[in-house]
Amino acid sequence: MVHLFAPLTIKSITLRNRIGVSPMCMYSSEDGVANDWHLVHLGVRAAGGAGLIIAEATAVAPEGRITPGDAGIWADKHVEPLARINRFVKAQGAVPGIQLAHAGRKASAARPWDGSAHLANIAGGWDTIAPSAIAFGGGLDKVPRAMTREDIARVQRDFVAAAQRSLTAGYAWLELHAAHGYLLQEFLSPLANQRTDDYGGSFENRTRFLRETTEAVRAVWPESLPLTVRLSTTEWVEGGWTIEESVVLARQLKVLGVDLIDVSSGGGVHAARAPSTPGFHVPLSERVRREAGIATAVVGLITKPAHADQIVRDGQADVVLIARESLRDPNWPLRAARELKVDPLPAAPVQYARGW
Ligand code: 536
Repeated sequence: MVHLFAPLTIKSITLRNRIGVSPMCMYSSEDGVANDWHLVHLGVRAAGGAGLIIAEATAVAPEGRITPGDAGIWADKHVEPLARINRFVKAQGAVPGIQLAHAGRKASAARPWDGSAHLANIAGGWDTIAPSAIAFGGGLDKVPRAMTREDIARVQRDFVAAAQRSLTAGYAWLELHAAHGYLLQEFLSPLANQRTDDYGGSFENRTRFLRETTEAVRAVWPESLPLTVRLSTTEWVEGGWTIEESVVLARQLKVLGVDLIDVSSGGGVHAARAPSTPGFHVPLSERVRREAGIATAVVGLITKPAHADQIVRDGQADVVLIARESLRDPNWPLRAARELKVDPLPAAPVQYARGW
């Protein structure tokens, strides 16, 4: 039976187990460049036994950063510092992944420890773009400029160039960030997207930007490597994007060569509230997986090894992503193996073996 510590092969890539470290923004880059913090943060978690390490939301253009501290991959100078991290991650037996992102109308914000509100341009912020000129709300009240067709084409080229650089940097797993109220998700949402051209209105039009971007990225990202998409599978509000739409979109993305849907939710509507109970995305993941016939990863308040194992055994997801619990314990996968009495126990790094 398939379980948490059964390897998973997608295309030419095999994860040693079904535990992934979810992308987590560190807000610690300068001009998008990765540094020793990122090496240690990701490296320690690769040594901790995860099968997959997905680097944080990495901006395809400078104006696509959530904060001035976000990671970036819009220039060639970003590649080597990321490649150094990926060499280390691979040497620990983990697969390095990257999440390509554009923050849309949520860009130009202060780092969380500086309050997360939008930054005025004179305070280090910048002009934002989005499908429509509607502010997110709350502290994110900058009104974005509605994208022209030229903007749309340019951002799509940015995603493609970022995917090419990701390959050069040694990533073996690529995720498009189409969740949490950032640019790709804003196009999906009938609330954020009020366009009257080919990119707004009907389901077909709202999904066009993501489908075109996916196709363009798939054309440069090797067929042999996994391409995944993170979706907010519901916006948790009446009149917003729904799980039913997510299922239909997942089927279409599968045809375009997407290998896995990373199931999340929310982030698109300021006032929306998610249930936020352990594993609250699991039923959403199960629906996408069963109804769209595509592999899924699931994230969200999964902290217990037995819970993670059951999710995989029950066929509710193919990969379990941990984020905050991985901050609490970078060695969570090794601890989980022991708790679940996995036989044979996966080895801790040789350097730790006598103490483990
Ligand atoms: C969690 N977060 C996701 C972020 C950054 C801030 C926190 C991201 O994707 N870059 C989140 C989950 C669900 C909805 C909103 C935010």
